[in-house]
Amino acid sequence: MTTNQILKQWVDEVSELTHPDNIHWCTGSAEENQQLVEGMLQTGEFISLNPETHPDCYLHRSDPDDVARVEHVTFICTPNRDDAGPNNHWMEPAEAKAKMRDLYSGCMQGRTLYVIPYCMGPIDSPLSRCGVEITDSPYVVANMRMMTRMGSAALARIEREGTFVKGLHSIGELDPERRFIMHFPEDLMIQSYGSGYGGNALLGKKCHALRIASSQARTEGWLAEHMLIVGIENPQGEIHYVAAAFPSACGKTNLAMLIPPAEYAGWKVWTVGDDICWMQPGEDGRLWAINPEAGFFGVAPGTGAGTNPNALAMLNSNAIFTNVGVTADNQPWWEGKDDSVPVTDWRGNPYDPEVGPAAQPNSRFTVPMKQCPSYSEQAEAPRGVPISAIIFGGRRERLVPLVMESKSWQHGVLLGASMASETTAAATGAVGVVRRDPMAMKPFCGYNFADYWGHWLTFTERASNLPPIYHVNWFRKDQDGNFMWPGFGDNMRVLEWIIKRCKGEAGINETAIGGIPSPSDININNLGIDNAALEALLDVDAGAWSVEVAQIREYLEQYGDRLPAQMIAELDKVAAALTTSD
Ligand code: GTP
Ligand code: SPV
Ligand code: MN
Repeated sequence: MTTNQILKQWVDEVSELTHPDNIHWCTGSAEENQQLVEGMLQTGEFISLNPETHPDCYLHRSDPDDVARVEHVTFICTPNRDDAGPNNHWMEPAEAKAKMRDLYSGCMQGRTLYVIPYCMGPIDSPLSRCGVEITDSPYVVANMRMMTRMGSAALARIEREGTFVKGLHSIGELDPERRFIMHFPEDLMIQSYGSGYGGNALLGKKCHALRIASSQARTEGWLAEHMLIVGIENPQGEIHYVAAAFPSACGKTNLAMLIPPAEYAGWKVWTVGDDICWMQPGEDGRLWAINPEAGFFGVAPGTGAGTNPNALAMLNSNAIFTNVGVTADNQPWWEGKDDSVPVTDWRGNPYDPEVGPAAQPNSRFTVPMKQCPSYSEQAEAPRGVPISAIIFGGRRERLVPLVMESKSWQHGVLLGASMASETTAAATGAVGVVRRDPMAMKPFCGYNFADYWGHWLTFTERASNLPPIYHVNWFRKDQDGNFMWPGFGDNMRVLEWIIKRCKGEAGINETAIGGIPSPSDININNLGIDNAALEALLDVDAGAWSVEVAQIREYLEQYGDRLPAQMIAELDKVAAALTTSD
């Protein structure tokens, strides 16, 4: 078990409350995993897939009412309501704990309680942080084994350091009315009940590595962000690492492992992470970043040979598929994968296109990072990788140009805070509605956004060599509703311009909203779009932007006195510049 008395006592308390039949301390070994898999095959929680085409791959079907994150029942429980901010749902900590206690009471009868020690980040990195998740779901154990450094090594670090985040999870009855995801940043504690899905249940991911970690990062002087980390190697062998924040299901996994177009012979892309990035200033004044995760929990639909061949290549063995369809020869299938025909949909019913898609729109794959053909060895580097540029981006049909560069760090923080994006299937609720999603952290910031932007602004004093900040939009549409920018691998063309800017090798046009490349600065050889389309993608409509700026102001003003004055000062500068450019 463990020499850590706090951990031992907590497991005892939880066991007294929840009444499991058994307690299992996870080691992370292959034998342990095999036993779990066999158990799940017996209960039907796992369904075998074709062992010839997909060895060691399993399908899991969630309860149909439990297929996405649930933001309306996700709470930040700080003693003071304002510390959670208008960006979060809040509940008084004692009330939240009492509510959860009732739900947990006796909930593990007939089940096994699994204790999962895990480390977020390379096991020997000073930037990493540990946690322990208690769960009654073997599916969660199997996922955590891929997504984190889970088991004995993590427990050894916890015993050495003495500190860890406590996460308690039970699938309960999977009743949407009895489902809550509670965070207690001051106790470094998470309590989740009633869902077995992704971000609701794999507590190392969004609950720990973003909500709790963002709050810790504020106190300790670092950043915990919803960002991919990718290294771009040019033909001279120089690698520039870029961190990019896009909202859920808006292209992080795809950008993190893109394959450059044929034009880019000699360029290589190295994947460090696809969802979460922890950054802190290094001695050289640059920001250094680690990916706290060890696996991908990626969106399946749209993953195909034409969009993300690296992802397809890593999914042929040792992967878990959640809520996808199945072909007649028992291969996993989702919309956009290939031309084969599904016979069974994600609910296990005969596939009928009249009823809906074969794969649930938020269906996902879980796979170890190391299986990605573009996996970067630097993902294990204890000190992380130095960040050359930060990119924000959203899903905007109109208005927002393909790429822009901030005028300063402060203006970059405003660009991040002003982000908006169309909602996706990653969370329950309407899809395609534009909402403010600052830094892609709306669902994930564990404290008041006003304080969070203030924290970002302090980095001018913490680090002498901060990366430039950009904003991108791959999702502009034309009058007929077609995407104007081909996207995916061709996003390399925009990354090339950004990297050239970092090296002082590319030009820029300063506009009221930020620096924009000239059409001639973006390589569109063999891209299949013409100059007029590129011009439209780079156009700044001052009138429409004045309306947007007024909406951003209204949004920021919700944060009242807590909003750093610098944010409004930056916005005033943009507003004034728009008036003179009219
Ligand atoms: P989370 O895991 O939810 O945080 O999402 P993510 O940001 O990693 O999103 P992902 O890369 O999985 O992309 C989600 C969807 O966006 C998929 O259906 C992709 O096919 C689509 N997508 C990604 N990149 C592009 C792009 O450059 N252009 C277009 N049009 N679609 C894209
Ligand atoms: C997201 O929704 O941003 C995800 C999937 O990456 S989940 O783990 O469910 O949060
Ligand atoms: Mn995500």
